[in-house]
Amino acid sequence: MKMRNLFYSILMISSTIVISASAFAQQAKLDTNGDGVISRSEAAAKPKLAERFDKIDTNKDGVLSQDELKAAHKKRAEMKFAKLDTDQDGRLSRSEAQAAPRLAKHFDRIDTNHDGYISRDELKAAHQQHAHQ
Ligand SMILES: [Ca+2]
Ligand SMILES: [Ca+2]
Ligand SMILES: [Ca+2]
Repeated sequence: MKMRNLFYSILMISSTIVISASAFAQQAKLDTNGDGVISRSEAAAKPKLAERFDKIDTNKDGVLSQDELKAAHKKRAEMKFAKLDTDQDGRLSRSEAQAAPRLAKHFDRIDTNHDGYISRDELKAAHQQHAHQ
């Protein structure tokens, strides 16, 4: 029974890493005709993206450029951070991070200066590290 639990936690951790690392690869996969932008029909393959298409397409040219996607990603990360930062001091304490299981789990690794708080920069660095793995 114990081994089984261990197996599942390893599985959970590795899939978490894979999901973050494949965010960029997924983007490339969506671009089926390889023109470097995501059209509305290409975005249809990913319902969540299709849903937000108009919001992401800030210059309203009907396609999503890498920059638009990156900006949307950043905005989402910002919003997530703001939501978690319940006392709005601009950093996430260990108890604030509890609301995000993944964050709570990797708290010590993300908190690179070990001051007991995750700053925006620390979180950004953690995201970038994942993307390049
Ligand atoms: Ca656009
Ligand atoms: Ca806070
Ligand atoms: Ca810190």
